[in-house]
Amino acid sequence: NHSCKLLVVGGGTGGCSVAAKFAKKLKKNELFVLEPSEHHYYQPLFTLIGAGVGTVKGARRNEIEVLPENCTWLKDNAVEFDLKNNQVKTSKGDTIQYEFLLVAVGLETRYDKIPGLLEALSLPSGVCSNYSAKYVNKTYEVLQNLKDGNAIFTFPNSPVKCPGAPQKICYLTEHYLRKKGIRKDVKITYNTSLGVIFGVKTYADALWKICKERGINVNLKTNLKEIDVFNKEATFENLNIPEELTKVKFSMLHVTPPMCTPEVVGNNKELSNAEGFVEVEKNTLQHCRYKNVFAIGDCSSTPNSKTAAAAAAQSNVVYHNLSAVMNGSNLSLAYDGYASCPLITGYNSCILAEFDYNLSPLETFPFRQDRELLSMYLLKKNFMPSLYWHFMLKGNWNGPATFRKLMHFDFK
Ligand code: FAD
Ligand code: UQ1
Repeated sequence: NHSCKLLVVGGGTGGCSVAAKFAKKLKKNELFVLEPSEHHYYQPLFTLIGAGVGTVKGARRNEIEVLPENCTWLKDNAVEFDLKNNQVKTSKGDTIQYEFLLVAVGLETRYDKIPGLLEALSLPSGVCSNYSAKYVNKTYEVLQNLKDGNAIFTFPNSPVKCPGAPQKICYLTEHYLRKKGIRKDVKITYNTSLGVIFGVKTYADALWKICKERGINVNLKTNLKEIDVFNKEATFENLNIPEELTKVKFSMLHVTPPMCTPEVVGNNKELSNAEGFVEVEKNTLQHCRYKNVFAIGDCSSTPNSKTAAAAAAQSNVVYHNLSAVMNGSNLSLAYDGYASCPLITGYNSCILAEFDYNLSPLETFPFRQDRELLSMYLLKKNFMPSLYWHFMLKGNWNGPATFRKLMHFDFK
């Protein structure tokens, strides 16, 4: 059994970033990180890996390398949060007593929720998914073997991390086929459960234009229900008319699976809201009932787009506000909902969407970003990974806000 000052549950993007900041202040035995995985993945690279650019190995580090040296790593799972008693229980039977808690457990992919999907992913079926290190290589195999028929891309009826990623691979596939000279042989369709192509109007307009120009069919309110592996057939429901089902044959089916927070968080009604997200105040990131508890990243109830870029901006707010609670002073920083989504639209183009809680663009660069740019593709592919490993995970990247203010000569 253990006791510590700050317990961080989850050593992913958000957990590592905040742990790195506190590692500069606290002692090794005061700062605990609870994380079961041997490896840490830079998930934003998965989109490119699925399209044959980069490798899974390149997106992976050993967990021990990404955690700050000055913390105590418990390689174990949280199985129970007891907020009244400031305790977390682990799967190995340990109890960790904390003074302050940061929940950073992310979102889980639930491939099991779609009948036929797990089987289809494990067979040479044309079914693939960028959303897991386990399956992402299959996407490029399927892409290379694609010759004709239907290529279908899905967006589930659940919250997801990186809501742009389900369509990025669709654009990459379109470009791949064009380069190979077989674009006209394949019908490309993007089926999304959402009622919009993207939540921010200016980027949505740009994306609709791209789909029109490149002959990509888009169906809104269309949700993948089931896969028949044997017949290579997918069943979709019309979310406006739930009893209306359509069966479609496919050669390629890229699935973005339903997602939810890990059960241990989602089922705990003291910790989480009805949707299973850790219930924090959306600007301070402090828990609504337990003032010594904060959340960061994909598992939090904040209504921003769930991205690593959002977690970067949140990491600074969590650090300052949690420090304030530790010192008994007032919470000093507010998160504005900043999120960013590099919408890759081809092998050398990207629309860098950046926006806030109001779904108003909040762009870093002093030029219009609602268009396809090579520079943004290079930023995403070459610059972001280094920024992530060398700055963000070391606690030294709080998102581009400072840079944005400089670029816009806005010194308010
Ligand atoms: P994670 O980084 O997922 O970490 C959660 C951690 O919690 C994991 O290490 C997990 O093992 C651990 N954990 C889970 N349960 C427990 C438990 N019970 N006990 C202890 N530990 C637990 N973001 C961008 O900004 N730009 C992009 O271009 C982009 N593209 C993406 C493309 C894809 C295909 C995917 C999958 C994601 C993409 N993202 C992108 C999103 C980004 O990766 C996530 O938003 C980010 O990693 C969230 O960080 P997190 O700390 O909340 O969760
Ligand atoms: C960002 O800060 C970030 O977190 C490290 C990402 O995640 C990988 C991003 O994709 C982007 C675009 C940003 C925003 C950074 C700049 C320089 C605009």
